[in-house]
Amino acid sequence: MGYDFQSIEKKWQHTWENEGTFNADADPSREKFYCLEMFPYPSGALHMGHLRNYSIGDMLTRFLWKKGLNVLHPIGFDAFGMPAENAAMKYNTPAAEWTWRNIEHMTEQLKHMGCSYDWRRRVETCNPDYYRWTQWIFLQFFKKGLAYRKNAPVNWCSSCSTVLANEQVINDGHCWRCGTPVVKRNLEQWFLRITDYAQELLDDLENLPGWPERVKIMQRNWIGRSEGARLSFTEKTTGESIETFTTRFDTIFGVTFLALAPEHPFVQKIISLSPEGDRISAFVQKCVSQSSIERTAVGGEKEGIFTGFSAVNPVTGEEFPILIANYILMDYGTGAIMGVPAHDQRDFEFARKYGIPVKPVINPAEGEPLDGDTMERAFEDDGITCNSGQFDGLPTSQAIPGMIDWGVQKGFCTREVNFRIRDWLISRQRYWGAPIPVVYCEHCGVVPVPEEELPVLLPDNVKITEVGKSPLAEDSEWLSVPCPKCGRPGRREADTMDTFICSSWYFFRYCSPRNDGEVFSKEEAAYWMPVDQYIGGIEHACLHLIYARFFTKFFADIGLSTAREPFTNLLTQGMVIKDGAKMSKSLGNVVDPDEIISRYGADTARLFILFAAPPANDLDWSERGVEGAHRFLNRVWRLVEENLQVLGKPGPAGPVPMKDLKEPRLRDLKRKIHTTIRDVTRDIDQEKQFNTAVARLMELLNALGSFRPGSDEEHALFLEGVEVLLSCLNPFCPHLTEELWEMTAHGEPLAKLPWPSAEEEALEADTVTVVVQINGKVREKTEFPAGLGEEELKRMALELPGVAKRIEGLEIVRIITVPDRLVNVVVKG
Ligand code: ANZ
Ligand code: ZN
Repeated sequence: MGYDFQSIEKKWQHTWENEGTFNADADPSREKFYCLEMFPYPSGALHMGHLRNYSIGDMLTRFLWKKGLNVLHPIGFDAFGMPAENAAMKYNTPAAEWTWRNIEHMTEQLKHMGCSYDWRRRVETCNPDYYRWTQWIFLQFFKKGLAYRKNAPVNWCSSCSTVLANEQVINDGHCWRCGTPVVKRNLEQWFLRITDYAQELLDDLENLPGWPERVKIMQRNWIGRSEGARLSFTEKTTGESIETFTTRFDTIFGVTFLALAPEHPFVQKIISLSPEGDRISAFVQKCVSQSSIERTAVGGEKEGIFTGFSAVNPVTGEEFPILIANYILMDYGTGAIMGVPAHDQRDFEFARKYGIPVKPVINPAEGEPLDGDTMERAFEDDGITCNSGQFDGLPTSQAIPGMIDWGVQKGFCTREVNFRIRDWLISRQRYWGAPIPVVYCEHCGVVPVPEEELPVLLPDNVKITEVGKSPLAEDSEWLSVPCPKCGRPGRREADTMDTFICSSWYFFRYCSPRNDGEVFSKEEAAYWMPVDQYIGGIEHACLHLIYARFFTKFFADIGLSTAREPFTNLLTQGMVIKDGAKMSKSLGNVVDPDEIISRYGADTARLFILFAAPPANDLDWSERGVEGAHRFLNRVWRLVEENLQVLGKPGPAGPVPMKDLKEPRLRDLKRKIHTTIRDVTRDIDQEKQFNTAVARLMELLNALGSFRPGSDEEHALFLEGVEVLLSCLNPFCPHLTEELWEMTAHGEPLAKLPWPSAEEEALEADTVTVVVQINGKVREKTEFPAGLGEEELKRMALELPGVAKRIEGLEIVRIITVPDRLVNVVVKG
């Protein structure tokens, strides 16, 4: 029979809720800390990944309150999205109803975990009070020209019946949500001009020392900055100029063909002019239906077709053929390249296949020069320039900048920077999202809904369909609306916004969640932002974490906030693993948090999670580990309960200082108590190694468990130890520790009592005076740490200068030691 965690946990959860223990208000006189976990999607129930995320954040929050900070710790729900529509179709319940039911259920679950949220600040992105401001933000982007419509080839997921942003196409061309292979479709869509911020998004990664290197590398690659040159080639018969982008202008003398993307505008002209137009057109059709992964993978099949047209190299005057090639993409650079097969592997594979000459212009610094006829793959490394006129002999590091300088001067090329990141496609052909607040009018075109008319409410009774256009497009009553500008009949935009928009700014809304006059209050945001510690999954490295940075920069630019980065420190938690695989519904290896909490209590669940692994590592779920955590808490309970006689009465005048403790046994315990404080504090605060912090508390429990207090002095010491144990364990297991704190006649609850601090004096090891003799004569008297072993004692004695000098060159016959007292070195000669 263990302690009655059920009633204890309920009791304290009520107390925290009724007293608003963790409500935080802006207070410029106090130092703030904004601790945030990524808010959940209300899928129905919390899973273990949530439990881990929230245990980490909650433990930090409680620790920081105790450290005296004013801590903002809010929670909400990322409540728009597809699953609600699927549920609506499956169970025939409105998406809103399903979502709100889940929100309320998951709120209860979070409360059962004992999370220290400021519940007054809960936001739900599907709430009109919230999405009204999501729409308002869209209008600000629109006003600044950063939200625009464009017809473009876009990513289409046939299973979700909607388009996707590039960031949402993951794992070699699959939908981030459902894993279906993504195809391209030409559609008119809304975009946000995130590319305007590409350089800043890249540069400011330098200002984020509190982010994992791994995430920064992923973002750098995603943004993908390339420095190079743009140069144009003239087509011979039409005189048309074809622009190319290259990062290797130093290979200009090695160009042997020009390749166009199948979608390149000049291709249409080729088709119309060429006698082989039909054949070329068929080839183009074939390429367009391939995915970009198929088209560009190194080693993938390079396919092309000669066009019969040719171009001239402006630098060398050489003439070479123009081809169309499947591996050239229209949405990067200019959609055309100068082909240098000797130094680009894809060009090489292509050239060999189509019998195009390979002309080396860089040789390896050592070894044989290259031979274009016999080489077996492209030479892509740095080397020494050759076959390039006056540039021969230059190492690549000098050839690249030198030749671009020259090319720019001679007018052959211009400098150009390209980014891989594309504008963010934000319109979705779905119902359960924030409607895009614009109206189409035959006379006025695209007209933004006036701000004072927001929110554009989602209608209730919409039949959810999967026909490839927004279900809202079917609701003719909702769609028709007078044009806000001219009053003639207009039509609403039926697409809704990508839900990643809703989550790009929620951390601002938390600062003043009930403000109904503004998107958020500037003053409140100025106090709370940026988030000091953000905690969530690595899967958002190139999605949410880029979008949120983009929004934050935009807010700063339109004067809403001064923060240019949203998250100062980022902790990406590891996965929860069971039986060697990620815990997931599809693998059938999930453990239900509710079940664990009802069997062992929230404190046990939290403790196990924080003890089983450092937060950034994967955590192996183990029932035995959970039981172990539970046993530990029962031992803490018994330690207090069995000693209530001692602990329950008002203690003596406070802890006994180290200097007054004489007995080594007592001094040892005192030292254990204070080194525990020191080490646990460091583990939590600096190292974020919560597991070792727990291990130290387990050791302290052992030390206290084997201690039998008798005298007043011992009672005081024991009480001190128990207080430290409960205080330090409190952020991990808040319910149990509060209960025991109360039982031991402490008036004020533990939650906000100061975190204990270690007494310097109690940290140092005890010392003893050791006498060192040589042949029986006292030569040194010094302080050594108490309790040294014989060998250590001998070694340290022999190293003392007064001893080392005297025995130099003499033979040591033997060394006699008396622990903690004496060393006598017997020497001969
Ligand atoms: C000549 C050359 C010679 C190239 C050489 C590379 C090596 P990053 O670094 O990713 O920016 N390229 C340009 N536009 C392209 C497109 N739309 N589709 C496919 N490939 C394209 O890559 C820039 C390089 O990728 C460019 O430099 C170009 O090939 C190719 F020894 O030009 B390079
Ligand atoms: Zn109009």
